[in-house]
Amino acid sequence: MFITLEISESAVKGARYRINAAHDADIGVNAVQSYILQENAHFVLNVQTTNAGNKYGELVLNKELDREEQQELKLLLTAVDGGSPQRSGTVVIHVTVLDANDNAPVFTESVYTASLQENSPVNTPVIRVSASDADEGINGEITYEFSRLSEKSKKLFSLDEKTGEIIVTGDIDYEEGSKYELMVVAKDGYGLSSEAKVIIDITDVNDNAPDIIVKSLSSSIPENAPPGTEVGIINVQDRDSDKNGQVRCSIQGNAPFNLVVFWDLSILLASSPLIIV
Ligand SMILES: [Ca+2]
Ligand SMILES: [Ca+2]
Ligand SMILES: [Ca+2]
Ligand SMILES: [Ca+2]
Repeated sequence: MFITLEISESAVKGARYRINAAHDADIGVNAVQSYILQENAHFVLNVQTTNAGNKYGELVLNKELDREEQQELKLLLTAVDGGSPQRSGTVVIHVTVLDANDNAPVFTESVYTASLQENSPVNTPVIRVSASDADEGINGEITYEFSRLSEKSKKLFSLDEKTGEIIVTGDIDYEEGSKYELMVVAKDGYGLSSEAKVIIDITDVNDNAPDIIVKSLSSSIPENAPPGTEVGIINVQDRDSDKNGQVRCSIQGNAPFNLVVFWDLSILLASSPLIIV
């Protein structure tokens, strides 16, 4: 014979569960006199007597349950009568532990990093975040969303609320932004949540040609101008970075001019005023 009980893991210590175990046809001393509960980690037995003098047992929660640790318990209860010879019967109490939403989702990483090339087309996958929730059913069902997303990032990235995948939705331009930090939230069905950070480093592509800006230029110079006379100043800029932004200048043909290159460190390395002499 066995009895089934369903008890929520959120039940607090001291909670009582009546068990209607013994059906002893006899009365008086031959009826059930005592119950013995096999030792276990969570429950103790409390025996009550009804007004009619019948005894029944109560399970008293002594140590709280955790469904994520143990979903089912089997307890052995023995009922002993007062007859001679004494008779006993054993019943198995089958306890099913019901889930409570006592776990928030947990991300696999607290910080995710990804690198993305500028000009990557719309729908390019960037990274997939992932969280798990130890609870059951809707208590463990996770959806993802961005939190505190800047207006700029909002135009560039989207997050699939079911899969956690981040994709490109806008124009990724290294020259406009070389790094993005996005906060993502995982929520379970009842709103417990946790947060992780996603860092996206944009890598530069050589998508800008050098710009030549003539700062000054003498429209005419005397034919006997000595070598070294300044004729004009030219500034060359390339919006790209590192090698993609390094510029080399030369004069084509046999014109009687030289280029002298100064790296103007007070502005930018890529900025190079040139003097033609
Ligand atoms: Ca949960
Ligand atoms: Ca739970
Ligand atoms: Ca570029
Ligand atoms: Ca370039």
